[in-house]
Amino acid sequence: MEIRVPDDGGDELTLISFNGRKYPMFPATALETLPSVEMRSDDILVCAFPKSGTHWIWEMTRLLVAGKLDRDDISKGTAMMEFINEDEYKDLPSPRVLNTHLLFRELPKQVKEKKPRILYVTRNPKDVTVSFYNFVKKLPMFYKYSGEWKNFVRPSLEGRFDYGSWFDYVKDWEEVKKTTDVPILTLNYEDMKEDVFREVKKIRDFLGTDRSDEFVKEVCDHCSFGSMKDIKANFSEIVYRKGEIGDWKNWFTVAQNEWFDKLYEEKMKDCPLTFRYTLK
Ligand code: PPS
Repeated sequence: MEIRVPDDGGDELTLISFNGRKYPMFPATALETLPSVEMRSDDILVCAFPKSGTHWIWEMTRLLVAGKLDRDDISKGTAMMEFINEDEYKDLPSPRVLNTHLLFRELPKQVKEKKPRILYVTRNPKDVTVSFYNFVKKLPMFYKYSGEWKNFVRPSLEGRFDYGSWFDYVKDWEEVKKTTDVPILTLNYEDMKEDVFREVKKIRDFLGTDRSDEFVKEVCDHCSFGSMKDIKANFSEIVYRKGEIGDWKNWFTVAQNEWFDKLYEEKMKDCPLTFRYTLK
């Protein structure tokens, strides 16, 4: 069902509501059929809250698995489980590299049985919120939103928009990691920015792909922000915005920052997760 969700100034985002959760304006059929999607045990699933670096990790994983570089302008949207129907990815050769912003419990039922490997990606919530605002503003035909940053921050971090609350998302994954036997490698955007080679070697080892350090290095260079912005011409302006840590400082006012710190303390009081908001 299509819904309009107001920000703090009354400007509305157009979203869909499905099973009590909000999503972007995707065709509802993908969400309806998702629970019964057939999984394979060698599937690889990139899971991340929106704007956490999904495109980056998906592309590097796709190339690691392929074992060769290409300059194809294909998007992670071609393997995004809540966006496209199973028909569009069911015949992809193994191992399939799929991706989603869904919660673990929203994934296909067969995930628990087939145990695909999951690459779970996090990013600091201030930069996520800035990235999300800019993304929404660049897609007026989709979100139909013309609001201002000052009215976007609070409802966004309170979880009123698509995919709900960043806090609920990361806390849910922390609980899942304690209980599931599905293999999960946690990655972090700030760690990737600090040393992408170190982090991609972790992905290679987790996936058990037999790729040399030299090839891993080539993948990292090939998927630098500038290179991906250049190669992915179709989404260049929409997805590849700045690719930095700490742009939030150009957006959050002192008052918004103080409000955020209190919210973080309250929401994360029982969760030991910490994030880096700048790189020293
Ligand atoms: S989406 O649309 O929700 O799947 O977006 P997602 O890919 O998760 O996140 C988009 C942000 O990731 C940045 N990005 C990168 N950073 C560094 N290096 C590379 N190669 C890279 N590719 C994408 C992208 O610029 C978005 O962040 P912002 O802060 O908006 O620039």
